[in-house]
Amino acid sequence: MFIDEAKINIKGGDGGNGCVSMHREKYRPHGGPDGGYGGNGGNVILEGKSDMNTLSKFYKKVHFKAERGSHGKGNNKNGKVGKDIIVNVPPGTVVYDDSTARVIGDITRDGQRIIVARGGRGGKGNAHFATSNYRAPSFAEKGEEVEDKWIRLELKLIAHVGLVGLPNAGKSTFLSAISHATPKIASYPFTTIHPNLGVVHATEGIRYVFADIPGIIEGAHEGKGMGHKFLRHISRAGMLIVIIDLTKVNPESPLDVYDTIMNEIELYDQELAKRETIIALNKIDIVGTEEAYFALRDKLEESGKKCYPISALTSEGINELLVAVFEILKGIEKNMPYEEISEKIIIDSETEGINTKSFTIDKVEDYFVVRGKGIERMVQMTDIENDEAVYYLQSRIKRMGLENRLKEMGVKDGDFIVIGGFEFNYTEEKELKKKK
Ligand SMILES: Nc1nc2c(ncn2[C@@H]2O[C@H](COP(=O)(O)OP(=O)(O)OP(=O)(O)O)[C@@H](O)[C@H]2O)c(=O)[nH]1
Ligand SMILES: [Mg+2]
Repeated sequence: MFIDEAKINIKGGDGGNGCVSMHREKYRPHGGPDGGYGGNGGNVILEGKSDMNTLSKFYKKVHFKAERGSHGKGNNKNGKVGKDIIVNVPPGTVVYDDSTARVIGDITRDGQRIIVARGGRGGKGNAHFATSNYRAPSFAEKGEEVEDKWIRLELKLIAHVGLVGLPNAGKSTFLSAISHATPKIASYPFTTIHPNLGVVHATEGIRYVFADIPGIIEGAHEGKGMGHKFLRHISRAGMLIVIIDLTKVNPESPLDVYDTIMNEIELYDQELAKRETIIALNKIDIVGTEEAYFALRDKLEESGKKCYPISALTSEGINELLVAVFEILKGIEKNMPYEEISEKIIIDSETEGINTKSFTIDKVEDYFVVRGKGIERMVQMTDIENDEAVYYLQSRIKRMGLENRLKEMGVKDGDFIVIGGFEFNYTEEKELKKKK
């Protein structure tokens, strides 16, 4: 399993404003209010895309904003809904709310979608506020403004193929020969200190992920060398390629290197040792490796194992090896051990429904600070310049029980009340009057 991370900033589109309009017709000078609703803002949606294997595109593009809803119009015309923005991510991406570190969701499949930021609600037009006693309201709601937020994406990619071998065998050279990966390569053991991933194109539309891990040595299970903790990264791979450096093979006892590797894998995880395995005998370009090659090939074939002579340096033999690998992968792909990643989708309560009823009040010196998604949204969507709209807001807030709660807390004439960035002051008439 490999972890690749990115942080992105997302914002749903703001809602469009509701419209204030009075119907006008030649012979009906007092036609009723006919201002339409503003359109809802678009959502930001993450969608799994199976041909993506990294989050690297997010290093360049960080901000994703959906379209805003358009404003309502007269004649009961509602504003257009803002377009959603679809952000593609590779399957295996876990999504976290960056401020709370909570998991928002987990994209595991191609085409799976999660709404990560909802668009704002469109404001109601004045036609909505008309009643039999109140025929001509001259205010409308403003569109809901939504805030941006940061989410963290974490890719837990699962390799199809794990490359294992002793240090210096040529694992990283092999990975760089078959993919665009650029792992560090050097002629000393333990060059690779953390796993590298490479994506290999098999046929049109089919890609496989290969994982190159640090070399393992005899005694790795006791912590020798880099230990065998890196085997964890390939423990969910569908198959293994064991890479053997022919210059390290003794023709007198050719199986030693192979046995050492398989023994360490088995000591780590017996199941992993049973995984489909292909053996690559590397560095055939080096003069004098023939003897070791034939000796080892004969021994492996005696026990029914197939091996491939290759040179990771010159690419000789690599195509034949890959054909065999793809053949195996075709057979096991359906059974890839993906199941550990759950299909759970946890939408964060902020983006999902909003509890419009509840709010809290904190007394800070002379200020009563009221917090609550619903009540703050109500204030934000009010056209504060319009007295009628403010009056309507007051009556709604009163119905929510704000005034009683304030009284219990000892509110006095002249105290300030802050809701969603707006300041009101409390007056004797037991009404919230707009201050500015
Ligand atoms: N001549 C020759 N040299 C090779 C071949 N493959 C790898 N090498 C060399 O062997 C050395 C080790 O290669 P790496 O790819 O770093 O080996 P590794 O298995 O990743 O090693 P660790 O990361 O330390 O486990 C480098 O100097 C490579 O250039 C090959 O096919 N032929
Ligand atoms: Mg390496």
